[in-house]
Amino acid sequence: MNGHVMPALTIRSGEVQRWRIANASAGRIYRIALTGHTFLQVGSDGGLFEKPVELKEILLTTGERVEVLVRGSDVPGAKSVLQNLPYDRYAPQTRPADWQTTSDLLTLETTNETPVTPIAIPATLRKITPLDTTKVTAVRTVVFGQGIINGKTMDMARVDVSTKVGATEIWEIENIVGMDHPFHLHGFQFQVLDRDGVREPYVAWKDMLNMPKHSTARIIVRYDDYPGKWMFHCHILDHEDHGMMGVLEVKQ
Ligand SMILES: [Cu+2]
Repeated sequence: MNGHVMPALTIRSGEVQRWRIANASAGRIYRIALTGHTFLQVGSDGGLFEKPVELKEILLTTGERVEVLVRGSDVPGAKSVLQNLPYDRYAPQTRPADWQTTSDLLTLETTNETPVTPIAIPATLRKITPLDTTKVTAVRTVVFGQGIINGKTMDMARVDVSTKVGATEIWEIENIVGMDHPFHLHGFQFQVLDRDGVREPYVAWKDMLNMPKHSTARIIVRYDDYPGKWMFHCHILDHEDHGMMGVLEVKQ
């Protein structure tokens, strides 16, 4: 993490720190937890949430970002470890033998300084207006196969999705194979409507969405500006290199 193996961070008892965690790996999906703590997640790829969400663990797919608040332990001198918990993103034939191993990523040490009074966290961080599903003018289908999208590999000369500035659209994404593929859209933030038919519990702006093996999701996006050609792709580096990528053209 941050260029080091098992770095150490310090925190004062009662102190609240804001951590921005980015998964910059080529193909790893992290399932992170901090021993003895919960995370207060306050944001994701597209900035702050509307309200903080308390979580015991966070699944962080390739390219995904989260913002969390961590509070120093009530016990000065206490040590916690940020861990990567087992997560089965694999097809059986590529699943590593040690996939169920929990690995340690970082140490958090609460110092022996005088405790501070924790700051109050606002109940509402900002207003996020859900995109209007009644304004949807097209529904796109994105099917992730193994190394292909909608049965094709990337072609720079081909436009896969053509649309106009100002349009609101739903993208139905499906992963039909037995390993996870993280979906990423360039240029625009979207909102997740549902995953496997289950409505998303809260509205957030995102540009990364892990697509677990054999899963579906629907996202809504409005191309509010930025005409031009943009890419959408699987965020596992060797998959996108293989051609698991498409071109979105937003016309003026
Ligand atoms: Cu992939």
